Amino acid sequence: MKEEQIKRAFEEAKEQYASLGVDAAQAIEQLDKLSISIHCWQADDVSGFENPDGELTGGIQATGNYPGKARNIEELRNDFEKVFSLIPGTHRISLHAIYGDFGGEFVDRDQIEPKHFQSWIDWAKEKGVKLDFNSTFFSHDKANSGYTLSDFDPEIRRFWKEHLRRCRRIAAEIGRQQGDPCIHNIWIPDGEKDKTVSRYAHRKLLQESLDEVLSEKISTDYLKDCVECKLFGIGSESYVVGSHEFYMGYAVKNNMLLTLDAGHFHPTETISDKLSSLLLFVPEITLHVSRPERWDSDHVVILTDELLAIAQEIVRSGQKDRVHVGLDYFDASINRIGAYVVGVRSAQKAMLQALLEPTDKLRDFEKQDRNFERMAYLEELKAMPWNALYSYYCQQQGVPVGDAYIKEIEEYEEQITSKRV
Ligand code: RNT
Ligand code: ZN
Repeated sequence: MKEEQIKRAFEEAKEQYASLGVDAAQAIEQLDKLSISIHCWQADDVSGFENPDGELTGGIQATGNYPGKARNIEELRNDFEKVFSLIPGTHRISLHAIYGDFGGEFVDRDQIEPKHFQSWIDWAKEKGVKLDFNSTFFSHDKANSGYTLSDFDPEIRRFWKEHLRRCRRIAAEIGRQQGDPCIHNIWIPDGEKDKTVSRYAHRKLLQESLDEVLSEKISTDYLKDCVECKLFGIGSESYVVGSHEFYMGYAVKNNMLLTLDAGHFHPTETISDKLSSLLLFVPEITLHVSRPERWDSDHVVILTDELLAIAQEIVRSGQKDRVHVGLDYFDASINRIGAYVVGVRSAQKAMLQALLEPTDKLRDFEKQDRNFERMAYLEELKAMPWNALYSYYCQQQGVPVGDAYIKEIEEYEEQITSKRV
């Protein structure tokens, strides 16, 4: 599409939205303020740099062997730079503890320090992006029993508590240097394949471990800890210690952030309807936006009804500033840069549609019990020209419009990622 065409389509769409009482330009401005925390682990199938050839364990699995995964920090950063050139807006990167700059040395999880992440902090600063952090409780010998912070063995718990302690300090240092709180996500794989009889005992240990480490007070100006629940994983089908009830209770009790991963619930259960409840009881929410398919929780984000419903709840609740949008998926069967770009762009498109809703008008119908009108408008909105606004936003930001990013990814593949063998 030519520049002029894009502009014209934008002007027309703007008018159409104006007739519904929606300020489209303002919606774009708001979208531009939304920083999505992009997970680093799609680039290399959650391998990390601690032991890149190690096995991915802990109930998660990346399936596929599409060529071109990032093999080192430099390749990962190059891939991110490519991704950033194909998406509008300013975003964040979510790092996992195993992605440190270990300089070719083996540094165990209970030994990591802020210095191992200094080159990330410097790089991020140079690129104008902020960082978030995740402790890594999987893919490690000391998690082989299936348990970490809730293991019966005090030595195993000591090791993982030390990991957590260090991760919090690293995240706080990132937050301090970037002048913006670093969101530190805590997800542990603990659980079992089959009927477990010591459910209470493990959960009590998890509570104690968390209490001990989180008792070290660190300013939320630097660090915001959040806890992520899960229903089941591969090999932990019957029991997961950090269940929804566990972490919801924990976060409410301790007035801390809760992470909702879109793929961590029963197959027909959605997170969109949880936001308006949880926002009443926890200070902030972190989202791991992903796409569940059957048993897998980590397919690439696409524009599904649930994605839109999540975006709508973020906007309709009026609590946008208390919801941190992050991504969490890993597909090793397709071009990984493409997976990033499609996921981010789809998340943005959902948010844009939500921001373009004449919510007050809908609420008025609702209050007057005119629910046919509410339904009809909601249907009409689906076919409104929101994509013309997204295209215009992309053009304004100097990134590819419409399908133009596909060719760029193919070129990057031809020149760069296909050569990684
Ligand atoms: C696993 C959790 C967790 C991980 C990342 C890699 O089921 O969703 O968030 O995906 O930490
Ligand atoms: Zn997650």
